[in-house]
Amino acid sequence: MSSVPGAEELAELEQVAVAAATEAARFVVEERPDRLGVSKTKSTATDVVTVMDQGAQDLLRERLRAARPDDGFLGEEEGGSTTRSGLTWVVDPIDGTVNYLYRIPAYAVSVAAVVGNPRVPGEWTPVAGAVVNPATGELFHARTGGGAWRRLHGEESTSLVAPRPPALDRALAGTGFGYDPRRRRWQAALLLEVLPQVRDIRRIGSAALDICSVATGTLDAYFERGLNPWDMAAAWLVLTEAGGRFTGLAGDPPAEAMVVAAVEPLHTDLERVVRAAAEVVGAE
Ligand code: LIP
Repeated sequence: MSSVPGAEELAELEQVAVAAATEAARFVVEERPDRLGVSKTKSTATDVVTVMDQGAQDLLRERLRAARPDDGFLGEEEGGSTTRSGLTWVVDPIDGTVNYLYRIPAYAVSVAAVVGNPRVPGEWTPVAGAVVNPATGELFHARTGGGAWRRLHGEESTSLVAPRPPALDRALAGTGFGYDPRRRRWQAALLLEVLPQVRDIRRIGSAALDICSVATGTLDAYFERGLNPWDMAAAWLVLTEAGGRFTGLAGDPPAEAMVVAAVEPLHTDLERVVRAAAEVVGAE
């Protein structure tokens, strides 16, 4: 895995991420057509893409390529490129696409610069990133060693430190569900095991916002199976720079198999519960 860039380059990467994510967030709000439809589906009929997903990703790719021509690009939608610099931009142009489609104000533009290979779990890590909720203007940004920051619409960024969490049985945990019926059945079975052991569950619909919500304390924890690198890359760094932990199960790195997000000691307790639940539920 390539080394983490120096302080000056990290600061530049964070600024590039904030500028690109902010512009894309403005695009998905201001350029949304009156009658937004589904332009195509991916893994299943409910895994939808709108013209705004692709349009926002095209905008991000253009801005990031102009600012950092030697970096790679990996986005949720079509059109990636390999890196010459050791850095790759991992972007989700609209995380929470179904919420965007239904005008539920909980979706995000996620932009992260990562070192390593984001297609291989455990062989990459984010080093700078930004998450913007276009509906509210709320912005989260971070760089390795630079702390986590939150900016409300039109204000200056303020330092973000994740609050001390409650015990497991008082924890409000976020989660989510995939698009494939077989995966959803497994996720529901896992939920049956976890739900009685926490305060309650919230299914908000954007992994990037869920993970950032753990950093703000709007959620005490989050877990989900099925995330892609672009869902998690930027918010992962925001949470860890805010003092949280972001892992897989049993010491594994965060990956499609599972992510668990919380501040210690809650992270240890939730990881144990989710791991035990996954053993009870078994294979998908
Ligand atoms: C979404 C994730 C969310 C998950 C949804 C969906 P998308 O990403 O952010 O956590 O529960 O099913 O996958 O597909 O809207 O970019």
